[in-house]
Amino acid sequence: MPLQINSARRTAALVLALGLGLSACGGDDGGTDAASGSTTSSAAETSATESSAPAAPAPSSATEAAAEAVTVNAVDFDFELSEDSYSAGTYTFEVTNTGNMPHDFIVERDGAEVAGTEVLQPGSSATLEVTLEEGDYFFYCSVGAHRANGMEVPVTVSA
Ligand SMILES: [Cu+2]
Repeated sequence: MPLQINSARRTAALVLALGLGLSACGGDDGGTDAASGSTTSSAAETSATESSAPAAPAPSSATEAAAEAVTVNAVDFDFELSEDSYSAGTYTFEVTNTGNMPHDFIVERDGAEVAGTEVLQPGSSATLEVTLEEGDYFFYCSVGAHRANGMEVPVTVSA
């Protein structure tokens, strides 16, 4: 009776397979959770890498935005500014004396000097970084009577 032996072996094999199948199912559930968890964390790592990339070029980590560049030409006797409207923030003034007399570029608020360049001889230039806050400012030249002669620009900085 070889068929009976075979069927008995098959039954035993089925029981083994069911038992393995049940325990494998339990293992699969845990495995699926772990797999989805690792997928989420690897996605977070990818986005963290992307968001850290733009922060690298910023020279000063405290400021939230890069300084805005403003070109300033000092002439006899006036300032030519590439920007005529200012909002609170950090600016880099690139000052060039294109006149025939020495000039400087002073930033004043409420009668007090906030920042300023040295006196620039004709043809020379300087860079001045200033953080402007909301309020009323003057940009002026402190050389001789240049301010009274027209080298004064009132600036209202908006919020
Ligand atoms: Cu001047």
